[in-house]
Amino acid sequence: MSRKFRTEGRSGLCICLHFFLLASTFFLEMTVIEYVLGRLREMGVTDVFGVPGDFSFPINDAICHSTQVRWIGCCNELNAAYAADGYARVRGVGAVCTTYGVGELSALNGIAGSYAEQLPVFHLVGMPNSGAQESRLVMHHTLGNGEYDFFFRMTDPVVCARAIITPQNVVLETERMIAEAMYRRRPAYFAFPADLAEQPVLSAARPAFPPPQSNADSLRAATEAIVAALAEAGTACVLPGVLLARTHLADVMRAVIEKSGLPFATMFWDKSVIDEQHPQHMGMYEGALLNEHVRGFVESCDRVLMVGTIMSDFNSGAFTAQLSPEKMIRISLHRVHVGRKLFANIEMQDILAALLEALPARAWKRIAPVGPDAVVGSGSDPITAASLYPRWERFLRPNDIVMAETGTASMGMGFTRMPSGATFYNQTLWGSIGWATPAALGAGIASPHQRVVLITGEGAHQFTVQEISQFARYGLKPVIFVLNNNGYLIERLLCREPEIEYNDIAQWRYTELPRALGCDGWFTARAATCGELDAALEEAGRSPGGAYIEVVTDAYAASPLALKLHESFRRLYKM
Ligand SMILES: Cc1ncc(C[n+]2csc(CCOP(=O)(O)OP(=O)(O)O)c2C)c(N)n1
Ligand SMILES: [Mg+2]
Repeated sequence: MSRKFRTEGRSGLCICLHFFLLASTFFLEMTVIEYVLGRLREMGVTDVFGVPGDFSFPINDAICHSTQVRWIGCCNELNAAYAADGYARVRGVGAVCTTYGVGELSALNGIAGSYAEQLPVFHLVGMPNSGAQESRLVMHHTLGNGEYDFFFRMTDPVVCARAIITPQNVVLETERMIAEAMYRRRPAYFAFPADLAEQPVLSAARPAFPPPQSNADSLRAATEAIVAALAEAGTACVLPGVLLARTHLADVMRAVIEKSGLPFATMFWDKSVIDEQHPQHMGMYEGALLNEHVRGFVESCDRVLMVGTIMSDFNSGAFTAQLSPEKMIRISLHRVHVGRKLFANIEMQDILAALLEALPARAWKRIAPVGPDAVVGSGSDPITAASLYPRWERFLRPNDIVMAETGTASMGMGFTRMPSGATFYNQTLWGSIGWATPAALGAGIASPHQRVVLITGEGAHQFTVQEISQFARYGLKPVIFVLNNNGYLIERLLCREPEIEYNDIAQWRYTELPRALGCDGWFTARAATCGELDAALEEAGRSPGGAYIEVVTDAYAASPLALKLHESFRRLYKM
């Protein structure tokens, strides 16, 4: 039997002592790293992404010898962090393991993205032995000045909790960091001095961190205020937000929408949080930039119920959304606003449960979403934005995972209508290009039975393309679309001189990459006309293996949102 989960009975002792001894035995027989991995497993982490290193060998060994968590090797640590981020979007939690200094610093951009995008990713880092640290030895991967806590300090702004783990503190710190990460929906950082990671746990019992409670009076008052505000309103709608997905509360939100009859619209970051095929869905709301009929309805409502939405630039049509605070009812993770009145200490799940009880059914006025754009172009016609996005929209199937990279492609896909159960992921706030390719890997590992469709610009893909090799290595069969528009189109649209050389990139033979990267048997195609695209989409839809399609367009074939941003930019700079 594995050491890690062995417990032994002690008959003849009183119950308290019995439990104490059980707990002691349980912990004392486990190593520090085994304890942490066991707890992460209980949180839903069954796969850890990473790159090994000598200081992290104890962590790497423990994962590879574990029957409960799997090691997913990546090409570099940045990709591993992006993959853990993609995994956490699907599973709710994720984990990445890196070595000291060189490894963890590479991962830092990915961890920062998970912080910005509110994903609890656990970063496990192997450190030099505690003896080397105390003696201030000049060790590899250090800065050579005897200081060992620089990287621990550098991670501080992008995690909500961090600790250097010892046999004495492992139980308390692990529980504290898990509780913090789940409460704040942010990453946490565990550093393991290599000599301590394999030592037995020296703690007696696991402390309890009960789930946070709402203040009952505040909850009651907020519920009454929301019910009253909606009762007085002639028109109202819901904007369900990304934090519902982060907290797995989308189903409760959907139940509130269905019981109350309230219609809903969706903003870009919040895309697909509630099924876009739902009869109460009215379409995408992007401030004044797109979909004028949705803007007109949402902004004319007497009340707008925003639940877990974040009004960032790209989520508010570049701040063109006109929603006055007086009209808004805002439910955040831990508080509620009704108009300008704050109700503190309320957990999102509690207020949603209360509203599900309290809101009466009503036939609220709503507008119907507009139908999908027609498929235009055929044969030798070049691929334009108008011919591309409706085709991609029709290619998608229920329950697909769509990973859409920052750039013109996600701005086009964001305004298509997802099939039932399909999820759309985009790094709307952090926007670090290159994220989507490894994040698609992470999502595929997290949910291997769903089809993963990666849609990326070729510029972003060049950052992290080598990670497609892991799809083949781990038996995944994604469909990958690489939009080749000969450079950084979104940058061309947003800078002063579109043709300036920094927007040009090296031209690659993209369809040769899967073979070179070990993706044997994948369907590959280069489509430069509508006819070629139709044939490639049909084949990709049938392909039993992975599919990789380069879609070639003119350098300025931009989706409508990208063009709108371009116009706003030109107006701003009077160009
Ligand atoms: C890590 C990082 N570096 C630079 C940028 C700035 N940036 C944003 S979009 C973009 C170009 C994207 O080009 P591509 O992937 O080809 O998509 P396109 O807009 O051409 O469709 C760049 C360089 C960024 N967001 N992230
Ligand atoms: Mg491009």
